[in-house]
Amino acid sequence: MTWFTLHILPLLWAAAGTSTWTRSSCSVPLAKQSLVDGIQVLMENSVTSSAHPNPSVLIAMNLAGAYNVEAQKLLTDKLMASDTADLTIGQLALIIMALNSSCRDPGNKVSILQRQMETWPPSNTGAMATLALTCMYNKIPEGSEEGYRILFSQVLEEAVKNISMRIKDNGIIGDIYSTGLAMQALSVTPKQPNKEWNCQKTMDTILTEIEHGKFHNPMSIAQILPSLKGKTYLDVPHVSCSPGHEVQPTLPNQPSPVPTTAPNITVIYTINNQLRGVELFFNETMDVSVKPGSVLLVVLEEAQRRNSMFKFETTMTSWGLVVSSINNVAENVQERTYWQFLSGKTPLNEGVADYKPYKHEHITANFTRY
Ligand code: B12
Repeated sequence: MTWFTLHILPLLWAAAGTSTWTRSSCSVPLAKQSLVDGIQVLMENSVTSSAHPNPSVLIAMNLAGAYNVEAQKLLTDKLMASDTADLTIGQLALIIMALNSSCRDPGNKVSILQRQMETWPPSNTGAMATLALTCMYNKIPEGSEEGYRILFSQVLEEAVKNISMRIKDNGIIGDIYSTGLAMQALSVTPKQPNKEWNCQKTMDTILTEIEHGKFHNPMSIAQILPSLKGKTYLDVPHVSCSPGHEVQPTLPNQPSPVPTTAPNITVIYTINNQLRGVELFFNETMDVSVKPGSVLLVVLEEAQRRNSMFKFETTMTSWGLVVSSINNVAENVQERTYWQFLSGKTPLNEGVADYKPYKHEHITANFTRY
């Protein structure tokens, strides 16, 4: 899991290493710069005194050069004051990295993290793992035991191979929301991707997706912004914290949504549990009528209002609201169960608070394992 590196990174990041392969360079064309400014402002505006403090947003803001200095200060102070008790190891690691990116001393948070790591079974890899491994690889001192370097080299190669396999013809790596971290990984790793990677193509496709409004969730912006600015998490130690001269860009006014008089649309909504407790098995479907352009959460709320079997609960996370329980069947980390959302048979790539179903779409919430 990406957590593996999320906590190693803050402890071990260093300068990005020397490359042993010719990587393609890329940048945002001048004409598209306002798109990048636009999402940065959107992300920075998500920082409010009532919002859940998100360390990934602070890291992105500091790597990109914050426009909204007040938001930057508010978020830094909130993260400084955050209680480490209820955090996962990955969340704690991100907070430490975020505080470092604001040139603040994370204090005893680092020793708490170190203690947690001693009893933590590392799991999974991915883009974050590649970043952390690269960071560590670059820190192996000259003259250290060769076996150590070879081991790192092999693990890195495997991680990069896994990312390379996900490069699509249009440049997207995995899906549009995994591309940001994957770009960071490919741009620093000393290992050559198995498939040729055209960074500019990736960037152009992402810019088109931004133009289509696909990056409005602050966390999705936080994960793509560093790559659009040519930065990676390995640049965190080099962030300059002297007061900048950034001026908030003036952006064209977004057209405010015109109140629609269009008729409601019908969405077919199914809830299915065949996993937990035989007596709790259910498979129920309801036709739900909502205003066009409503997010899926509105469909769930309407279904719940009409039939108590469709009752659900949500939990707040860095990406927004997760549906944690439906009809008293709750996700469980130990059992690795969760409520997966599908359109037909295809899993959605956005959460219920972002995804907008279309007319007659069949959405299923299926209780399953990861
Ligand atoms: C692990 C993971 C999961 C696990 C989380 C459980 C766990 N305990 O680990 C499971 C399998 C449950 C999961 C579920 C989903 N996920 Co997911 N998930 C991830 C992944 C790979 C890593 C998250 C992580 O560990 N971060 C590190 C820790 C330290 O940070 P954290 O803030 O504490 O992490 C929490 C949140 O990320 C949250 N979470 C995970 N996924 C999602 C998705 C949404 C929409 C929300 C609101 C929260 C959320 O769970 C984490 C653990 O508590 C990310 C990839 C990424 N780039 O971030 C995708 C990612 C966040 N997931 C995504 C999606 C789409 C989903 C689903 C909607 C998929 C689906 N079709 O059902 C569901 C959520 C449905 C629901 N019930 O509301 C997308 C979100 C894109 C977007 N624009 O919204 C991502 C970016 C993957 C991708 N590239 O498409 N996910």
